[in-house]
Amino acid sequence: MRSKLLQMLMAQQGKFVSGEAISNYLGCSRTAVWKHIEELRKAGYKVEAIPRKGYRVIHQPNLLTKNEIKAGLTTKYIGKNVVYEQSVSSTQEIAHRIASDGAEEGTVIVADEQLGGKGRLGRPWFSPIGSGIWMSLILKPKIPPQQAPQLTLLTAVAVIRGIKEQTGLHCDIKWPNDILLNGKKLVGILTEMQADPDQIHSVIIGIGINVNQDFFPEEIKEIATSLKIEKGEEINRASVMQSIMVQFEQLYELFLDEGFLPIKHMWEAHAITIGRRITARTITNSIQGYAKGITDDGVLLLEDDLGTIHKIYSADIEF
Ligand code: BT5
Repeated sequence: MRSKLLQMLMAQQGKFVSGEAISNYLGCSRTAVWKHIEELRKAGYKVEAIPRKGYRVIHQPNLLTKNEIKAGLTTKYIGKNVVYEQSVSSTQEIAHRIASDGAEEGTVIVADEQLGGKGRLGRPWFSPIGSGIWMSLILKPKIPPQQAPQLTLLTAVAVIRGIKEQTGLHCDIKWPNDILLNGKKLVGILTEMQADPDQIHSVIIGIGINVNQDFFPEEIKEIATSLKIEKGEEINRASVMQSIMVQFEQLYELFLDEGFLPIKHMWEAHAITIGRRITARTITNSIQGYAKGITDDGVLLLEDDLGTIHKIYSADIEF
């Protein structure tokens, strides 16, 4: 509904369109129209409303369409094929579908809005329209399935480098999949796989980056941040995405040629988890202790108070 409204307003190219015309077109009440307009404003659109004239868009947030993403992109295969959708449930779902249909390596699915964006363990990922980078990347690496989590760490390094290049901001990594800026979550990474026990068909890497949000919903407002909040200015999403894809391709090729070790060192340079007292909550239990480091496979080593070292493959970390 909102994207239909947006298309209608944009087609007017700055001319007013009456509330009545909109409600007829969308088949909803004037109150519903007003609510959708408010949503657009929250997403960064400046919509002027004048009694008896109607609504018009006087400023639109920067866009992340296929053309913008591909224009000037210097990668060989990452992002050469871009699938752009304005509004989807989750880019991960589309990526899984087209990966099984034979999509080529490096295909990127990106959406302006996700209505059912997901994190790990089915948790929600808040992905409002027009303000973030919500993307999934399809890879087909010839590596054993147990090495796939290393790609999460590789992605974190690529994202941090891309963000630094475009904004000058220095981010931190919280093992395994969070990128923090000034202690708040800026980026979430979700790595999923289509594989047999001994062979990967596809790895789908979901990356969610808060770029131009000014505020967050109640549930996450204390823990989340955006590039705009931290930098104090609006950031061009397509440029950030391009830098990340360039960085990703370089690191991915290094990984395929030389393995995880060089990536591990880069990852460690940004990691704030290591050397700290942490609590690791897994699905089954919760362990406290010191984070000693990660193994060459990217597994977190946690030493508890009795000196026992635990290998943590997947968990939520609290400091
Ligand atoms: C993640 O999960 O951090 C992985 C998020 C991956 C999102 C991308 S977007 C493109 C692709 N398509 C998808 O559907 N997903 C991927 P996890 O570690 O489980 O963190 C989820 C938790 O982060 C939630 O329970 C909230 O507490 C918090 N959260 C939700 N939305 C957020 C946001 N926009 N910014 C910061 N924190 C958020």
